[in-house]
Amino acid sequence: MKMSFRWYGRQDSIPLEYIRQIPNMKNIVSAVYDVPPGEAWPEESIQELYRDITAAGLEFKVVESVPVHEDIKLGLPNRDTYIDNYIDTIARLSKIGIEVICYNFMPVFDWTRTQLDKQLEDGSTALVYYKEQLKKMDPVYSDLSLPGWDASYTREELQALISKYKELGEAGLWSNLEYFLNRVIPAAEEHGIKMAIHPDDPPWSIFGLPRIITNEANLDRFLNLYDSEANGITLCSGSLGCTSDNDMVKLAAKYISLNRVPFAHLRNIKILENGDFEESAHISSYGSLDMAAILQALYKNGFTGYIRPDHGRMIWGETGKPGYGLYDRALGSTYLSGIWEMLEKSGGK
Ligand SMILES: [Mn+2]
Repeated sequence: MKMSFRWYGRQDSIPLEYIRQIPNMKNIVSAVYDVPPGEAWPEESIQELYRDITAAGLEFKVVESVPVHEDIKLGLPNRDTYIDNYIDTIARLSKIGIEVICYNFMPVFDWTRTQLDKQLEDGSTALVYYKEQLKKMDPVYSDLSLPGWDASYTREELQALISKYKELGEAGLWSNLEYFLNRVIPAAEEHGIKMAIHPDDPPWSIFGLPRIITNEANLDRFLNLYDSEANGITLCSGSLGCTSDNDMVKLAAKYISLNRVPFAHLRNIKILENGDFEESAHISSYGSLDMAAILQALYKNGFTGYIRPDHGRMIWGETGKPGYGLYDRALGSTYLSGIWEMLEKSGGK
């Protein structure tokens, strides 16, 4: 297991020097952020990111994410140009020793929460998903926009995009994903990179949009689309774990033993009685997931990949990018490292 920390580049309010001071922290997960989706990342930007990270005494082996252009997901005629660019980015990332690329195949919206600063009982704030709040945010019927949305679309553009996806449906999205994998995975293999798809977050349809990377049956289907260790999964406990229908311990054991998990996001989530959820502190008793059992499944099945603490709460008065503060993620990572030390010393018991 190699511990890592997500960093948003020079515009991140957290200096790399601080991240390096977290015990057991050796790796940075990052990306080039100033290139529009669909374009190849310039060699110079990749080199600059690499130099910043390594100069701080940290390693750069995992990229999160290389975004997939909507035209690829929609299967539009110009998708091949965007896929060519994607493959160029893969080749360039391999030159600086990148081993894993995390990406997702979610239509229009990436992760979805309804509030980013919900105050928890202890005074900390966290990201939450409340269905009642979501109802008021449907972009088809209202101008309200969800936190974290791509504000570059006008309301009309957004509505047009959403209706295209509704027409495409799940079957169409699966077939466009397969097309993408058939072109990208051979390139990843050639360059020694493992592609790791991130599950849909949350793992169900929102606003009638198709979502397909959601549960065990669909993860099986995904892995069978292209049978290669370069076609893997980012095992995100906080995304798949948003519903108790997904048994995270079982899923971890299964896909790690198949050698299809090069990267894992580990965080806890508190599922409420009505199916809403709140992001919680990493420790098992604060949420619905048994983090020790998940790590045990990683250990027992020979996990050698990268993990990172995922979203943290905002604590100790910290302000910054919701979910991506320094303090709670640092606490999360040391908690995860502590469990791992015990697993190593006890032989996984
Ligand atoms: Mn995640």
